[in-house]
Amino acid sequence: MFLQAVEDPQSFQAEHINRLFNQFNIAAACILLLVVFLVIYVTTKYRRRHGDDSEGAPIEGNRRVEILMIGFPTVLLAWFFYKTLAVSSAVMPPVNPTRQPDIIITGHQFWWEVSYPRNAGTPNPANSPNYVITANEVHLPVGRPLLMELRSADVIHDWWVPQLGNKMDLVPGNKNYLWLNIRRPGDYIGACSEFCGQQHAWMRIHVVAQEPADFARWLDSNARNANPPADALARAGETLFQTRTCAGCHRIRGTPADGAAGPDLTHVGNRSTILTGLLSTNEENLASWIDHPQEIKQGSYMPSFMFSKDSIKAIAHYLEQLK
Ligand code: HEC
Ligand SMILES: [Cu+2]
Repeated sequence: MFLQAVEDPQSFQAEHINRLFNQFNIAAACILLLVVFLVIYVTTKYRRRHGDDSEGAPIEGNRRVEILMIGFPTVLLAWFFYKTLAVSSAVMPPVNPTRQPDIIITGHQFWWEVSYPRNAGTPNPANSPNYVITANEVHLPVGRPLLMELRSADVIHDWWVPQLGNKMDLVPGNKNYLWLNIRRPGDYIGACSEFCGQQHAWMRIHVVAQEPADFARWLDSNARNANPPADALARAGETLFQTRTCAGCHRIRGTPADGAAGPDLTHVGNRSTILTGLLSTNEENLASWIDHPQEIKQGSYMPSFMFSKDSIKAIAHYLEQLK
């Protein structure tokens, strides 16, 4: 519907915001209609008639109209002020400092670091870290309130997935919080909404909302260390990855690669896209990215390298099987 803030809101937060936005729009539309009606009515009714040269009676003010003109907007604004406060506190209740966030998102130029603290009490699978770290594809369970902690590694970014609710800035040196209660499983797309540099437009957000059991399975499988290389070509790729600068910027858990300047690649083969939605994940796209990153995502913080075609093929093959 044209009055909606977003098509098909899918979280408790988005529903509240949408409802308030609709009420604003309906009130504004009514006022617009009233004003247009009055303009037409007054200009036709009181227009100067043909052959009528009189000035008309002087107007001295009208107590009743004045009370109405001041009173009505005051009541309307007070009402919307109250509704805005009510919706704000429903959508963003205060965060209890002892409440552990369910997910921590760190904005980087131009990608999202995603990490899930594992609850100290619950048994973790073998060699599972305290945090499950991944990138760009944000998996979340539906049906319960989630607390999201937002940070930035460099400049101000802004999280916004319209179907899931309000925006929130990611500010360097600061932690912001966002509550999220997603209704239905599905893929939700958003984008960084604070200009953050050359590739800001390609800093897309992909949320994969899942049933709690599916989410738990996904989290456990992402907590695993990386698969060892499956064949000789992948082994060659792994060696290149570890010995050429890649390992300094990317982490592949279970291998010596522990860089944090770029996205975690432990299970990169499992994500549907790379480069925040720019390319779908397959060997060919991984190869062209490694071959000329500065042509594919100009201004991103991955430098170009000089690799032979064979080396690129090996690295891409190795990365693609990291499922
Ligand atoms: C100087 C740090 C740096 C080095 C060295 C580096 N990368 Fe990257 N890499 C990045 C950054 C930053 C990104 C994120 C680009 C973006 O989306 O803006 C990235 C993105 C990627 C991605 C896409 C990941 C995703 O999920 O979107 C792959 C794959 C990748 N790099 C592989 C490699 C390989 C292979 C090498 C070695 C040949 C390498 N990188 C070397 C910084 C680096
Ligand atoms: Cu950004």
